[in-house]
Amino acid sequence: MPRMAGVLARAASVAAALWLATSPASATRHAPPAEAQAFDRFLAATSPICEHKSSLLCVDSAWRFADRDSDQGLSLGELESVRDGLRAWLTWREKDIPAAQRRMVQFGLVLVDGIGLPYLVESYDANGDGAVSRAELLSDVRLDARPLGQILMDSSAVNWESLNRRLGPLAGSLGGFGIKTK
Ligand SMILES: [Ca+2]
Ligand SMILES: [Ca+2]
Repeated sequence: MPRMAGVLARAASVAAALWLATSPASATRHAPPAEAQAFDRFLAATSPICEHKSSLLCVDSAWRFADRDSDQGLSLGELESVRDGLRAWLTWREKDIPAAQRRMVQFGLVLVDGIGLPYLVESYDANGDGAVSRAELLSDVRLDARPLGQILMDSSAVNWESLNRRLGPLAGSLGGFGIKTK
């Protein structure tokens, strides 16, 4: 029973907030690694969509970035690349990001590492083909024309019961970020 949708959707929402809060003028302190630059371009393109437009468009945009080989499935390697890109980007942009948002991203990374990407892929991969399809990814979130942030705050659109089961004790800490998990 897949559950990664909520985690990824929340990450996209955080990314949107980060992008809006980050001054482009302050971004060129050091030459960043290529993966950090790629992640920065991804945020520039996707965050405004996720912030203001339909959640369906937001997920489309994020999916295009994550599905590197365009086979319509997210493999463990592809998800590890996304995570590594986020980590490199965070290191590069550390001083540009407000502390509260930096902590939230760091928390997200800790959460993902604590649960383990292999475990997440396995648990979402309902048909056992080794990759997470879009349908598998979104099985616990009902997307509509509202922006993703609104959907995540709508307890009727997210199956938090399943998500809490998935995340275990770590789920409780989501409440500290104002995310309703019940
Ligand atoms: Ca793929
Ligand atoms: Ca699958």
